[in-house]
Amino acid sequence: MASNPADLKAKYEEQGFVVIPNLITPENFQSLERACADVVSRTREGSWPYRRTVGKQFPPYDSKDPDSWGLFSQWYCSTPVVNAVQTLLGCQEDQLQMELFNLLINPVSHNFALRWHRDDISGDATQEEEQRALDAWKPAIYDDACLYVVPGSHKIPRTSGQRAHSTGPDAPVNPLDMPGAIRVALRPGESVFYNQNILHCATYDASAPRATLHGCMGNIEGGPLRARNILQHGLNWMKEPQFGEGLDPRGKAMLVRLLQLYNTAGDVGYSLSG
Ligand SMILES: O=C(O)CCC(=O)C(=O)O
Ligand SMILES: [Fe+2]
Repeated sequence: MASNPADLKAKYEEQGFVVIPNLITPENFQSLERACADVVSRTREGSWPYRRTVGKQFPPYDSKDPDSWGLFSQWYCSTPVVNAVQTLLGCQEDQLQMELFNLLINPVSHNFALRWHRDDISGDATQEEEQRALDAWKPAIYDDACLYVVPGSHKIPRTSGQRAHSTGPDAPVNPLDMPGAIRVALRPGESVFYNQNILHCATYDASAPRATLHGCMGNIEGGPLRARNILQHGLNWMKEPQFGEGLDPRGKAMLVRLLQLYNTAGDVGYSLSG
């Protein structure tokens, strides 16, 4: 990592986000780029139906011949990524749980924008509700690009000016109208990690190709409620043994931690050592 871990963690806690270069080695970069291109074409041609909100069965997943999905899971569980997350969350590897991972791509026929939001707190939360939720929050990690954020907003309720820009369903005309907002621009290979309750939004330009891996990793201290929040909305394929079998031992251990929390009985059908 470029900066010293204590500085990175302090910056992450203060601002709610931090940019880290070089988590992708040049060889990894080429394979990930090819994998992204493959996923983009499969999605656009319609042979990959698992778009953003749809989830049914995960496809066959062969760890001996990793295809695009295998490459993504290898990178998600790789030492540089896991080390960065441990540094930012201030926890040990055996406290990390697997959460979400997807690929964000540009729309092709129209521009689009995502409204200002916190991932885990509704836009119409009152100031008191918002304060309670922020106090209770255990940070998780996103890796992303093309983003606007309000630095520091992950730990304080919105001002009235900020509420006015983030309560309704509409995307902003100009994200920089939000008081305190900045644009987080990333060069290829850079990663941004942000607390998912930082106020953020994103704009999507149909003429600018985008392929950004977007992941979330958490600390098991988030407890069963967080695990259930992660696994709701049709992610049943994550609970299938077939998915776990395709992961490396570190990935499998992270998945098992998530599933154990999700399933309070703790029996997820396979073991941490396998
Ligand atoms: O597309 C982006 O850059 C942000 C996505 C986002 O905020 C979300 O999925 O909640
Ligand atoms: Fe978000």
